Amino acid sequence: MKALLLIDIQPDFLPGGSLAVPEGDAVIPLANALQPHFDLVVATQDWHPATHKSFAANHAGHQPFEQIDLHGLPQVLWPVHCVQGTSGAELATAVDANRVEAIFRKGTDPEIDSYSGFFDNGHRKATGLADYLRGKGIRQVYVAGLAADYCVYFTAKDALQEGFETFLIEDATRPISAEGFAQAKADLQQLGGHIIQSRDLLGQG
Ligand code: VGL
Ligand code: ZN
Repeated sequence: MKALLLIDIQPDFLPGGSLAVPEGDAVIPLANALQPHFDLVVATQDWHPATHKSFAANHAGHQPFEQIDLHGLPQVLWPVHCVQGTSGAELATAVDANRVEAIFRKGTDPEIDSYSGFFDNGHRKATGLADYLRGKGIRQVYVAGLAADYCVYFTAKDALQEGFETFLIEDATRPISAEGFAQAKADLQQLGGHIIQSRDLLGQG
């Protein structure tokens, strides 16, 4: 059984959003076209309290995209994004949500960031996604959405660690940093993950 994980396709990560991923909106038509090819579709949602410590605005004297130490973990400081209940935190309305069986929210603890859909960045608490997928008989996990070098990458990495055969759908994601994504892809391949294109699933070309 195969699951499609749609990671953080939210207005704040789309052009015009507070943490816009270049060409982030390009993933949406593919996310929609891919859904019927899967047994299960799950979405994740970055869902921060306004007090979240990943926001540069919550650290006096610090600017977005600086890196700090946060309780012993390296933390990139981000512009304020995906604040619970704001329009930028909704699932993008252009994503077909009818087949989305569950939405896993992450990043709710103000003291720790959570890039992966499976765990926080310290691997302290699980979101329940791995057990949910196993309970549905899922063995293969395909990851798409935003951003390729952060939440998509860390979700794929944890999927591998959780024992799922893991595929990153390259053209159905976009990175914040191209260099960061190149490194992320190499790392996933080294760990046994597969980098594929949506045409491999849609049967075109
Ligand atoms: C993300 C940075 C901060 C992501 C979330 O969805 O990739 N990146 N929060
Ligand atoms: Zn975030």
